[in-house]
Amino acid sequence: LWELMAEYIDTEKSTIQKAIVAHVEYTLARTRFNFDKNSCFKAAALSIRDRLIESWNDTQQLFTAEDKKRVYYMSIEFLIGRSMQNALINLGLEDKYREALEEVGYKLEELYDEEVDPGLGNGGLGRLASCFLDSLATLDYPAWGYGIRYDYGIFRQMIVKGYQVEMPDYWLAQMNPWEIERSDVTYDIYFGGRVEKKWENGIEKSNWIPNEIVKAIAYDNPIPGYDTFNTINLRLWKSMPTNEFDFQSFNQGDYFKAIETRQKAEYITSVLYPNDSTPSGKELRLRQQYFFCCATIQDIIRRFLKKPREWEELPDKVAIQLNDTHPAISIPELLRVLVDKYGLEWQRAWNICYKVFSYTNHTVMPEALEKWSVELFERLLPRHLEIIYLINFHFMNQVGQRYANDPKKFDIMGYMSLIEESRPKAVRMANLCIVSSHAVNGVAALHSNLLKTQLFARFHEYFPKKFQNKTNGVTPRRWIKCSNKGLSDIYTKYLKSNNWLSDLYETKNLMSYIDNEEFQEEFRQAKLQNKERLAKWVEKECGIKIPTDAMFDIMVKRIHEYKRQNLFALYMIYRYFNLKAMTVDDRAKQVKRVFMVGGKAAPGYIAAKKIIKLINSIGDVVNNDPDIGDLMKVVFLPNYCVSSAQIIIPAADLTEQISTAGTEASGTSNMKFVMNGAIIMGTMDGANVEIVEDIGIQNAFIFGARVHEVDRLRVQSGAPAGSRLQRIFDAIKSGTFGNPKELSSLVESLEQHDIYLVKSDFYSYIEKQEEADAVYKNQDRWLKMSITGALNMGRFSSDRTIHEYAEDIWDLESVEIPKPS
Ligand code: 26Q
Repeated sequence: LWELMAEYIDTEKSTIQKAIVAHVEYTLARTRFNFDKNSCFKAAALSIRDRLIESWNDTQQLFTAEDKKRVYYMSIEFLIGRSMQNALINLGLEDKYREALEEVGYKLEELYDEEVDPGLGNGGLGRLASCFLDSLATLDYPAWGYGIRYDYGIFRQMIVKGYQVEMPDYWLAQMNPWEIERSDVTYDIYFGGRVEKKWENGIEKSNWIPNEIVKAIAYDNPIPGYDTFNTINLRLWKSMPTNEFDFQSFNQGDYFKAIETRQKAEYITSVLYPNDSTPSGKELRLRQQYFFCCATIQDIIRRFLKKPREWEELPDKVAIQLNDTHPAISIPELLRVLVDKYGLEWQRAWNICYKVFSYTNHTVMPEALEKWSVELFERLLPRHLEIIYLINFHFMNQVGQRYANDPKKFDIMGYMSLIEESRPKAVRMANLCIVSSHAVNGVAALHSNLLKTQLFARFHEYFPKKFQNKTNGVTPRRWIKCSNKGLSDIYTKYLKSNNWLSDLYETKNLMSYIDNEEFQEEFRQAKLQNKERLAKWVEKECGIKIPTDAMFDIMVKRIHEYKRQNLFALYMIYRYFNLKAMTVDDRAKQVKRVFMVGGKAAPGYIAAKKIIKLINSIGDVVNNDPDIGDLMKVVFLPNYCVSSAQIIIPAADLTEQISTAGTEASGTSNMKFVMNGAIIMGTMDGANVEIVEDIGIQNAFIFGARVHEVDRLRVQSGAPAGSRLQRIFDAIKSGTFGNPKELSSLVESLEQHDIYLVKSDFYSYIEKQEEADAVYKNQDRWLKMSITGALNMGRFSSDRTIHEYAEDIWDLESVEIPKPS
């Protein structure tokens, strides 16, 4: 029987075709007469999933047999993006499938576009989690991801009359061909109620008596590695009602109340919170977090206990990485399980617990740190609050001893406490994570240093060895191979192998071709084709024709004041006014530019929404001005998401990475852009610093205040704008670009507070923009800068990042899955 299966799964074209047709007929229950493109996509996807299940099963069996340590990457977001092309590339089957489908009458590339783009994340943090899974699988690490299977992902953004309009993203409307429902893997999750105390053998025992139960059910998503048989698992939890609970309501005869309770349970995993900065403190969000943590910890413990073991072995078998503080409740949850359920003594449980956890921070902005009101915590998770107080009690004792003779002792304790003594009192989730983890890391060198010297300075003084840096990376499989065929073909041709996909440092060897005209020409052509592809997309999505011989100047990321899309907008206006003031002859000598901005604003973030409106208003004026024509276009790219990023990023000539120094923890689109041959227009912030370190600062346009200058400049941020900038402010306030009633507040906040230093960076910014024009006029020089950047990005593969986590934090060994013969 097993041999028959091997035949079913070989890589012959006819085997592929048979598998697809079988799925059309038996899984989708269709015939050749209603075999349309979408059902072809589904059948093909299901046939790929069959292969993934094979390798997934082998992988999991071997992980269990080898019994090596595993890492669990816990993230409340995974921005997965589409899976089909990625899976085919990682399995090495893209060409085979293309051929097989051609004969069935479908183009593979068209099927890719049939797939929904699961947007189970907001932005950088969620996408990082997905890049990490790709690298974990590729590097043969025993790893699992854990997250939430939201019914509604990040909203779909529409632009109506220049305004952002949010539409629900019900991505499951069509079947999801990749996931495997595990109706046998379910756990009960409790909420609310009270804690009962009783004494047993002289020890106080706690028993949580909850008053709500919901069920968690597992959905598994196979994640294949590149060029390996290793296939890891992303387990996402969905909430469901449990039957037990209904009895109570039924017994009281309240049928409708019972239904209501069930619906409340289902509601927990309904929707991803679309906020990626200021935490809102909403009860449902805390429910999501605990639901996800509780199910995950139960699952991990169950796996650990499959063999008889000592609890002290837990840190030798389990590493849990917390992607920001969102999964932090796992910490008191693990302690609760160890102490209340398995009867471990506190100190013993604690010694095990902190060795298991490590925590990644993604922001230095104090207002973005998660806090939960003590009152809410107590109502929803009374036992966890007690445990947090207990951790804090022991920690405060130690801090008190350490600073016993310090006159600032109580200030220091107040600052380090897990509890903020505010009104209302609040639990500080970052403090909980730092105290309870054996490692804390930032996501770029600059960011990690700021954590040590500013945000968490006291903690760094207290736990100097805990703090580390792990500079982010992105997967070259999705961000070069899937999205940039032209460039990938060049790499494979000149390197004479595909090895660069597993070792991105290899591309550096192509620097010897930098003056080779044939190589240069191929590189130029690849970029041009990517620009043509984007131009088509823009025409279809926005109805705007853009010239492909213009410089494509692109900024795509969540809309935030600290990221300074407004600075970019001010430059567009500046450039427009300059062009207007020129003679026709002078205009003809200017570099043509297409400015493109994409990104979602959190629905409640008014200033961010106004920035979107401002950019669209600028586009309305500029794009319709006959004096300007093709010299300048301004386009807002709607609904920026993983799949549109794969079209947008490879087409960029210039990429705007212009956050105020010290505000962007790392950034990851900067890496994707440079890998695809764009040149950075940017500040010395986040990972930009390390990128220019590797590619050479002369190969980027770097401007603006450095991080050590920012504090001083902020003091003077009420200063006047200077006449050229003031003229732009006045134009916005007088209604040249959109309704001043709506938009002048954007200008006023810059005039008055300007906490992100838009005014003080403006002039060095326009100077660099002029320099970019000058270089662009020398296409030869531009191309060499672009190539040099792309070829020197080895460090920014997430393979490098994951390798460092495995070595320095997780103490993880890889397990190679033998390929079936
Ligand atoms: C928290 C509480 C309640 C609701 C929402 C949230 C929430 C959700 C998402 C808070 C933050 C986020 C996302 C943050 C994020 O994406 N940060 C980015 O992480 C990237 C990966 O490390 C970095 O490259 C970026 O610099 C950083 O901004």
